[in-house]
Amino acid sequence: MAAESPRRDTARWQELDRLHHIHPFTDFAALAGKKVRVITRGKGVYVWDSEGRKLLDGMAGLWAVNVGYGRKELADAAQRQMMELAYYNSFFQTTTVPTAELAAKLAAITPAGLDLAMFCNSGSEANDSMVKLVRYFWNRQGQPKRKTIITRRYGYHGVTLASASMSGLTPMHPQWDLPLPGFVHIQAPYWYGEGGDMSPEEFGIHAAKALELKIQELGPETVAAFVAEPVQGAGGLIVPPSTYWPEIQRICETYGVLLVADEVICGFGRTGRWFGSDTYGIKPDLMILAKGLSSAYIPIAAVMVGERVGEVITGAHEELVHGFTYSGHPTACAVALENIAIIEREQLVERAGGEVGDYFQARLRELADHPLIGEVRGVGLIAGMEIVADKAKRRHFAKPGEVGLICRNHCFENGLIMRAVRDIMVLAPPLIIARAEIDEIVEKARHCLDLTLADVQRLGLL
Ligand code: PXG
Repeated sequence: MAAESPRRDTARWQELDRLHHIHPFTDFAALAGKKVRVITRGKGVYVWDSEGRKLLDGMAGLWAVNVGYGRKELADAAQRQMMELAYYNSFFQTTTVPTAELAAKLAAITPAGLDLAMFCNSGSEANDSMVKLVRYFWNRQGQPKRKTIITRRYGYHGVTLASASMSGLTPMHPQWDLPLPGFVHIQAPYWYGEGGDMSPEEFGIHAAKALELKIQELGPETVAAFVAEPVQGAGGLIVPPSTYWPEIQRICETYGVLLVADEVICGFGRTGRWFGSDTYGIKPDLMILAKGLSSAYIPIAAVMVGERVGEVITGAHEELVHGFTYSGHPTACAVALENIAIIEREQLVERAGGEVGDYFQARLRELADHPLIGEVRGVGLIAGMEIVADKAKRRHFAKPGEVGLICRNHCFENGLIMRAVRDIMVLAPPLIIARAEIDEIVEKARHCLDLTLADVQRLGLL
């Protein structure tokens, strides 16, 4: 068969993409001057591009492909469901088998009390839906003034108007006249960057107290909810000090504020337990799930609703006026169910929380001796490394993101996908990763840090 050469196909796809595709979070003009990378295949922890280059995907796509690429079980589950009943809706007093089964499964594996699932198609939609449920709850409670949602700097919650308003990455706001009124941000428990002379434990309390001060400043009668990721992902892999979450929990309970755990990254084993809430002892009123729910094989997300809000919804005797065409899509639910079955069968949570996660964390911490690395932090199978100009003073390079980008590019060239958030190098590999593959990450990362250091010296950035 006379197949086109890969190179010619690559050029064609690059051209089609350049002419017609608006990418997420991308400078259109800058990308047009470059050649976009075309990813064509995935297996296990690896992906291949259209030129045949093999890359170890240290980011599991976007923190999502927990069971790894190329899982036939998931394709089979989709095919079976599509042939049986590709789609039906959940409006008008109907459901489908996988939808009901998945709702029950999620109720069983999430922390006690989170027994109701509202399905959506992305983390952003789930967060947006959650904001509506929070408003609904307080309106039904006869406290309609409770409207303000408090989130954190460096938080990432998605891109719909409400979710982007909650996100604390400030570049996400000006283009869209955000945040909307009623969305307020406090500091993150980012000890390495902002802890100064405090110990991590002292700083954890300090950062949590920022919530209490904000509630008092706004008036508790106006505060609806606090929304946070157990470990902050896209904002720079911020692992909270041990003192942080217990104090946050206490503050939310004291002021009656709803606590929402955005588990889009932390969920489904990433931090070594089923959910980040399990890892940190958080008792959320609502929980946001996406990504690892289907290992990103198909779009699906959920808001898990606890007793406090659940009782109001189930006891309302009125229509809850919300829902999507694809809420609880049977094919997506069937894939999610099989994905959870794989996680259970292969004990991926136990691996991330035990031997494999420990090995990953220990091996990565070896890189802390590198002249550029100020801190290695992480939990389970998620980790971040701070690239700094001065380790003793915890001082970053003058232009945030410049050196991180250099390092990321070296990683790509050397067959490793490691993401840079500002100058924090981030890893969240598929949970199926083997020891030898962890060794490959560490070896490649060290080599690329050496190359980065050489560039930094050559460019006179130190
Ligand atoms: N919450 C959290 C904690 C997330 O990480 C979302 C919500 C939104 O999910 P959707 O499915 O709407 O994208 C996310 C998504 C990055 C990156 O650059 C991270 C995400 C998405 C895109 C890029 O690290 N996280």
